[in-house]
Amino acid sequence: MSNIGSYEERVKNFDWSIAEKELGYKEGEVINIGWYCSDRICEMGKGDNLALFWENAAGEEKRYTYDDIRVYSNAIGAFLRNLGVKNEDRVCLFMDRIPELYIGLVGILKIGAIAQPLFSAFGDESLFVRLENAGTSAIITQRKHALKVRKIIDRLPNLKHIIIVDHDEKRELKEREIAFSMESERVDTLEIFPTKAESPSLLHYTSGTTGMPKGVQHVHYSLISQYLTAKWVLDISENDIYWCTADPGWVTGTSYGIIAPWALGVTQCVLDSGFSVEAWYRFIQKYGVTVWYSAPTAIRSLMKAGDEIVKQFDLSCLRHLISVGEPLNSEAVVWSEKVFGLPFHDSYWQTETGSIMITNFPGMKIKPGSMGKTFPGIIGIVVKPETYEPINKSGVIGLIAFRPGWPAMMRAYWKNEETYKGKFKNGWYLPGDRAWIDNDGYFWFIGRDDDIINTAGHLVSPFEVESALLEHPAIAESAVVSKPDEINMEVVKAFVTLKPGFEVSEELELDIMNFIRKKLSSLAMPQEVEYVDSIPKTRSGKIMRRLLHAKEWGEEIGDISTLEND
Ligand code: 6R9
Repeated sequence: MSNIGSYEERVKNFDWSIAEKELGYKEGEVINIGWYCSDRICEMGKGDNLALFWENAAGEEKRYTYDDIRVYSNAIGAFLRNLGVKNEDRVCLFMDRIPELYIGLVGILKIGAIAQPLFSAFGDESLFVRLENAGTSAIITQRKHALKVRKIIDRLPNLKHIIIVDHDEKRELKEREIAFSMESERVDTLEIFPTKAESPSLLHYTSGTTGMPKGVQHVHYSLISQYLTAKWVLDISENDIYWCTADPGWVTGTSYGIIAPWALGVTQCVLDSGFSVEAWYRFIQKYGVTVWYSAPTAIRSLMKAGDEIVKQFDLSCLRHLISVGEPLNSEAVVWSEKVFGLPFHDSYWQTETGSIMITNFPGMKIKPGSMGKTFPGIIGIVVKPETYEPINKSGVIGLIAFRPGWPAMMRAYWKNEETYKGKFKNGWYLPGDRAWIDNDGYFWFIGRDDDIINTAGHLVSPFEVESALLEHPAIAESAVVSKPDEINMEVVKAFVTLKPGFEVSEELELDIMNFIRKKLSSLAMPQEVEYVDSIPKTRSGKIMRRLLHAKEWGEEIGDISTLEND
């Protein structure tokens, strides 16, 4: 029997207080995610249970009990506090998937500071805009990534401390750098900051439609949604071995890669290495993974590697599979059922929603290609694009819309009230996606309603890439859209015009690609650069990405009456 039991019954009798009761929380009391993820599990007498199996590409292994998480997060919290970090100060986590990243988040939350996780593959410019916008006061990082921080600190007067978790005594610490070794001391007690439901917890940066990335601000009360969705959708319980493949630089890696599993007291596994089919199957077999939360790009890559390789491993430990981040094609669902004997269950949500909104629940009939139904307590519909009125007919495409008010809903875009307000229309929150609903209430995803590129499940803002391209000495103008890709669904493609004196060449294309990879990240790097004589713009000077996009995808171009240079 799954944790959710009957979906229909849960919908009928739903109240978020179910989670509040299980977590022993009462309205108005202190609620601190850091405490829930470690101290509470220990107070329940489960301090010796394993919280984390960790392994890296070199085959190094570490394991941590809940008591380890408790004392090491205390150590991080105490260290930050001694440096003068206060509640609501922003502390950035900028690391590969090492234990300090996971335990560091718990420590930051314990002292009431705001955790700002950033993907460690980000280049200096991606890092700079996010640290500057957040006014971040401390960053916890590794030696190799500190080099990127050094490049930008002159422009970041608020960044007081660069905390290096793997400092080598033989090297010199540079300006504002300080060494910290998490496991040097088991700190048994730490005064937990008395955060309340609405106290800020995390700041996750996500790509914007037009402007720079937006800081999505969450609160400690988000735990209520994260806990219950993990219990009912991921179906995890204390005896599971759980593997979430997402990096905590992205929301899945925090909501369901740190907070939910640890608040539920399960053992989770982390593999700190890039993707490889053999390594992944071996990892599942070695640790006996029972619940696996992954993403379509990875599933498509596994699919491509074929069925034979699956047979070389004993994966009978697997019990429940879930996917998130991008459209899960029906072939992937059918394939996983064939090779693992289990279908992948799609789940849909976003950084802003903080927790799963639409999904195929355990035990529910899966319609391959559909995202499933709304989580109990979530009111989700599709609305008309122009009027935002409900579409009360099945099969008609509209904008996905949710009635605000679930616990993990973002509370603000950091210092960007206007954009935040713009996400709500007629009392609905609009995530910016299009879908249709069938007669049984299943949602079918169509696509995004904006120019944001979803490459391998990661959102990339065309604007951010276009801006970075303009800093390349050869580029006069740029436009960025997605182009189709077999594995990643979408990849970044750049159209550029060159400044006088620069010649079109393959070398220049490679140079441009590398320029973006270093400045932003490998995800944002254009997979193709096309040289053009001019960039299509509207009469008001806006880049007409729609036109370039349609060409790449072989779609109808539509109305181009506002085109300037036609
Ligand atoms: C959790 C996460 C959110 C955007 C979202 C949508 C796309 C996510 C999806 C999906 C189709 C799914 N998306 N899940 N599209 N099917 N099951 O991914 O957060 O990085 O903010 O991305 O990703 O476009 O609006 P985030």
